[in-house]
Amino acid sequence: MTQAVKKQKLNKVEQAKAKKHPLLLKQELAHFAQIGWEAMDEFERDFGLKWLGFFHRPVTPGKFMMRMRIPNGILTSTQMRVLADIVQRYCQGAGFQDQGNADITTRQNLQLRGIRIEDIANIINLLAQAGLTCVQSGMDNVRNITGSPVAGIDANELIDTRGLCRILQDAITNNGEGNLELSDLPRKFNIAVAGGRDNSVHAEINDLGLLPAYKNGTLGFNIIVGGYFAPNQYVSAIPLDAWIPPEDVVALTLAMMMVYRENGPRENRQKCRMMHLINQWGIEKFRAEVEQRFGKPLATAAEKDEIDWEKRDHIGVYPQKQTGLNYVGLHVPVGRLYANEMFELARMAEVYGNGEIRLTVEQNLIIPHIPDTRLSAFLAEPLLKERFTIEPGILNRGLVSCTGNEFCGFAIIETKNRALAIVKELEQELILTQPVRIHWTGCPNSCGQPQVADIGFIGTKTRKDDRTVEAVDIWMGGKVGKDAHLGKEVMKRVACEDLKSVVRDLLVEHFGAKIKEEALVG
Ligand code: SRM
Ligand code: SF4
Repeated sequence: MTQAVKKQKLNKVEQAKAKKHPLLLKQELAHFAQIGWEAMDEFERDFGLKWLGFFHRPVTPGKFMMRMRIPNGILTSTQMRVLADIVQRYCQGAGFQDQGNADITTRQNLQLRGIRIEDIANIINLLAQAGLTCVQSGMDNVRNITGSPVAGIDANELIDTRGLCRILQDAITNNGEGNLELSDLPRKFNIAVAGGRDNSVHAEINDLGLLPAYKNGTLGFNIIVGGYFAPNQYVSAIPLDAWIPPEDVVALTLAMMMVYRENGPRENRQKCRMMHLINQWGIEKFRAEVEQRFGKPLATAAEKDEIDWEKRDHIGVYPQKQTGLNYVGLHVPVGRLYANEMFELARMAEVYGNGEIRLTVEQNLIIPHIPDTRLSAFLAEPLLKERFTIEPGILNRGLVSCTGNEFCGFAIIETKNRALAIVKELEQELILTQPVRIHWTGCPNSCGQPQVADIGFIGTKTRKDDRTVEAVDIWMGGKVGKDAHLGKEVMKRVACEDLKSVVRDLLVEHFGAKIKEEALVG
């Protein structure tokens, strides 16, 4: 234990971690399977297992959600099939349709639900055989490492992020086996590696963001640090004034994590993210400490180049940099996938592409490497017609939603179904010509990133007609990509039952929407 940690009055999670490192619970899985979830130690069941990637859901007692790690959001068809098989075999009866489901997350990742404690050890083996892992995906760990969704296929990219995301994950998780050294951070830690100028990964809301930049003609990364969302703390990352070449990415990241691990606050869990350490020290001291750990001088940041691009959502058909090949972005309504659809996606990726499937932070997916000659057959596939269209309605296209109270114990409101229902009605009533990114989040934790949306909703409650009803605080003006900045709260506690008309007015006033005549009559 370092001096900095010793001086602190450790919070309850820290005290529990100090008694037994939660990664060691892996050795007790057979025992847990034998005694059953109800007899388990509560901390180990509800918190400790998150180090292994399994989140007990009080909303579906006895059932666990499994959060994967998918570096750069890229999967093979074989891996997708293994995950589909897990959903089909192990995720039954989780309190939803008779088949299990998976969700694409806002970190280019997948979560599977409805897993029993008895099946965890077996599932971990199945994942390992497929080159997958879910280790260290929750609690005081680095979350899924996001990278450019069009890495290696976009003609205009600057740096291919695929290898970097993979080697970062392998270093941080000890090749998926679990890393005792790097899994005892004061709190969670988010890393995003941008590969193009459009910043498709929202780097500015990560604890560590790497932004491609030329320094003296060499391509590397400028570093931004300390971005995070927590209840009532919505903070953009700030420049570290440092530039590194790609080959230093792992060493610099590990150095920063060590500085945070050894000096970060561990008292009040609400004030333990890395930005609190930066605020306490000042950015110059933070930079100096990272530099010292890194072991060599850090170059100052490269000048920001002026040719930023607008953020893209990647939905639709796009030519790749490889002549004759295309990538196709499919719209997955609020990220929800079922097992049969996952099997179909794996088949389609193999039949038309090279087997690869990519996930985006907008909870959608991309199938790359489709030859011109196979494109029309691909686009005629029933799954694209019935579920994952490349031409979604203009509001649906930019719709993102966190889990909400269907499965999340923190949720104050239902999100995904409501988000889809309101957008469907608004698309029927309005003529819309410009895209609007609408993000829903069920509580102030802000997993659905409402602060980066054109219109964002944060779940809350309000009183109406002597009843307590579900409501939202409304945010507007978030901008991603070029000139990224967070939005601002514009309305408080709007009852969800009144929301459709409020949003309709916002769309008319701020986004050029027109009300259809038949809706005016109705
Ligand atoms: Fe999150 C906690 C879901 C992205 C901020 N988040 C949770 C938990 C684990 C709470 C729980 O145990 O029930 C949620 C699991 C619900 C469930 O059953 O699905 C949850 N977070 C999600 C996901 C699935 C939302 C989604 O539908 O896409 C996202 C999973 C990402 C992943 O693959 O790892 C997700 N969460 C985010 C993001 C967005 C991002 O990373 O860009 C944020 C804000 C950015 C940030 O962290 O700085 C976010 N989640 C939180 C927080 C607030 C953190 C804090 O410092 O206070 C919590 C609460 C906590 O950690 O104590 C939280
Ligand atoms: Fe759960 Fe709140 Fe995160 Fe939504 S924002 S997934 S409700 S913790």
